[in-house]
Amino acid sequence: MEHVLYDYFRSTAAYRVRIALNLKGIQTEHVLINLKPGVDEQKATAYKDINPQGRVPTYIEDDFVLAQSPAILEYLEECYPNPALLPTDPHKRAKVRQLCATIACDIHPLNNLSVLQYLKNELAADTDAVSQWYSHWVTEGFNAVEAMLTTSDSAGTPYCFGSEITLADIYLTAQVYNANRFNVDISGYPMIIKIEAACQKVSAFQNASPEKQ
Ligand SMILES: N[C@@H](CCC(=O)N[C@@H](CS)C(=O)NCC(=O)O)C(=O)O
Repeated sequence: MEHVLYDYFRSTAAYRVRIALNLKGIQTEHVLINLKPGVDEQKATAYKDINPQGRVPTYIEDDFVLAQSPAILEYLEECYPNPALLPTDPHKRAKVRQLCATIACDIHPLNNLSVLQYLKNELAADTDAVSQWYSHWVTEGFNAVEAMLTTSDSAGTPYCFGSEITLADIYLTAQVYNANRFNVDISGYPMIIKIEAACQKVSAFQNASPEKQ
């Protein structure tokens, strides 16, 4: 079977999928879709024929085409269950998904490229205003994530939910990269920093990093 990921090195959503593919040992061809403003390959008809939303990632297995990183990650988990990235206990699974959704639904969509460009180009927000917007939503989201983690006994031992890597670690690591890229001060989140550092020791995370693409 052929596995293809339409990918962009700096895309937080694509980074999540790269980590999961590496952890599960799925050999994948990576096709670059250059999101750089002015290049905008995601908006080209050729790509929109594959993904009508014009965003990355898109994951393909033969003639099965899937967009949206949460859907891709859940699909990979169902079809390639080893190693498991969700705990077996329903309460623990739900807590992992809670953390993932905090990042995927309440931080990332507010800060992605098209939203920042809309603020700048359509609403005349200047660079400082866009940075303030970006930091605000990371801070709001990370305040909640840090609180969720620090009230859990297993957080930081060494991962979000104990000694096994879960989807929560994947979402967290990719979002920390993005926050650092936009110079958001995350020094007030010691648990997030500790867990991200633990993840960065794992080769599947290292090899998925934007710098390695
Ligand atoms: N919810 C989607 C978000 C995908 C998304 O917004 N991707 C960004 C890069 S991280 C993108 O392709 N942006 C292109 C654009 O906004 O034009 C997912 O998780 O896959």
